[in-house]
Amino acid sequence: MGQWDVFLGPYKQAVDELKVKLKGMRSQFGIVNANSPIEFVTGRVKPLASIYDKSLEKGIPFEPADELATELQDIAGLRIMCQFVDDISTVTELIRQRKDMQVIEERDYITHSKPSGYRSHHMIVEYPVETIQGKKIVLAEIQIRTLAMNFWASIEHSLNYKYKGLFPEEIKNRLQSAAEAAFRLDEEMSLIRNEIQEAQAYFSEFKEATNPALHTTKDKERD
Ligand code: 0O2
Ligand code: 0O2
Repeated sequence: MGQWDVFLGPYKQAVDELKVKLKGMRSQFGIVNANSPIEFVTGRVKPLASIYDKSLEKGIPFEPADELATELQDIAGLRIMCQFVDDISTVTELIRQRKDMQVIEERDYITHSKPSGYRSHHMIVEYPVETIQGKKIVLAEIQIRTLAMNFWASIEHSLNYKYKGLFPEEIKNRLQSAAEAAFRLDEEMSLIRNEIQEAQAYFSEFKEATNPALHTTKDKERD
């Protein structure tokens, strides 16, 4: 096994475990019939090519060593998507209260968006993974954003890749105004949040009531 595999092993484990835990938060809201502030969760270990690019950018040696582990805080990356802007603070508070991870830094790019137009709330956490060599604490970055912020960031990320960060002025301006439009969409949706959540609750009840498989289970439970 290569040195990089050994170095990245705990990060892979952290991403896998954190995905289960964060998705678990989502299902727990479902169990108590509450609207979940989490729409969906994704996660990835930063690909080696991106680790290489970042290490060059930051002037750190590209070696599987402690310096890289401290300087690159997003080798393990989790992303939580929310329906509404207010859900973001609910999720950040839930994460702050957890005992299985320790928040060491937060960056609020929602009240202070980046010059590109990027919006998200970032949390850096220390997360302990149990390995056969003992406990290892790794850093993970959790990005929390709305679906609209995620849509914008995904598109901008692809364009960034195409233009290698050097956007033509017109594209840059359009992206900035698209980011503002996405934020206005979030604000509009927040204004009709109650209406939307009532409709969603109605649809999930309706789906349950008309699902023959669930009927059978419920009937069996009753018998
Ligand atoms: P479920 O039951 O649908 O939640 P994974 O390894 O598949 O868990 P990964 O590789 O980190 O996750 O990311 P991926 O595959 O891009 O997406 C993770 C989960 O998010 C998948 O669900 C997708 O269905 C879900 N997802 C992705 N995009 C959207 C979206 O736009 N809307 C919604 N609602 N969900 C999305 P799971 O985890 O496989 O299962
Ligand atoms: P990828 O491909 O998502 O992994 P640094 O990490 O040093 O560059 P900093 O300030 O330490 O910057 O971290 P920051 O800016 O809080 O978080 C960096 C990550 O946030 C990026 O990771 C992106 O995922 C996301 N991000 C930050 N700014 C933008 C932006 O303008 N557009 C988009 N689409 N995403 C952004 P990576 O490693 O750059 O990329």
